[in-house]
Amino acid sequence: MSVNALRIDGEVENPTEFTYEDLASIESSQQVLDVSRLGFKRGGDAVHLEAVLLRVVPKPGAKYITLHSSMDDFHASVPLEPIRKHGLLVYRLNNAPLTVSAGGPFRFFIEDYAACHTDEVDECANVKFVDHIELSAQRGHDNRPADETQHTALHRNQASG
Ligand SMILES: Nc1nc2c(c(=O)[nH]1)N[C@H]1C(S)=C(S)[C@@H](COP(=O)(O)O)O[C@H]1N2
Ligand SMILES: [Mo]
Repeated sequence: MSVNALRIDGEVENPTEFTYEDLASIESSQQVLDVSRLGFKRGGDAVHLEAVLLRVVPKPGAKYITLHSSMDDFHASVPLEPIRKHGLLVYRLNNAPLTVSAGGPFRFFIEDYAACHTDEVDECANVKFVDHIELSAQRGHDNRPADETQHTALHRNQASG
C-alpha cells in the first residue's frame, strides 16, 4: 500500500484506495473549502466522509469506523452513525497535499468534537496521518489515551498540539 493513499475497507461493498487526486476530483458539493470555518484550527480543504462512504458502500452491518495511523501507531474507533454526517477528511492545504507536519496526507476531522477523552467522539479521534479506515460490526482497535495522565504524556511526546 502506498503511504500516499487512504485505504477504506472492512464491512464495505467496494474496498477502495483514495489518492489526493481522487479526493480532489470529488464533486464540489461534497468539498469543504477552508475547514477553519468549521472550527478546525489548522485550516485546509476537506471532503465529507459521506462522499467516500458513497463510493465504498458500507454494508448494513457496519456500525463502527476505525481510523488507523500506522505512522505513529495511533488508532481511534467510534460509532459510525453519529459521525456519518459530521466527519470530514482534510487532504489539501494551499492547493497542495496536506503535509505530515499538518497531520497529513489525510487527517480526520469531526465537527463539534468533545474535549479529549470526555466522549466516544472526542478531539483525540481527529486522527492525523490516517492511512487506513476500517468499517466493522464491532468496535475496532482504539488506543486513544484513557485518562488525563496518558493524554498529557501523549501531548508531551507529540511535535505539536
Ligand atoms: N495520528 C495521531 N492523531 C492524533 C493524535 C496522535 O497522537 N496521533 N493525537 C490526538 C490528540 S490527543 C489531539 S488533541 C489532536 C491534536 O491535533 P494537533 O496536533 O493538530 O493540535 O490530534 C489527535 N490526533
Ligand atoms: Mo489531545
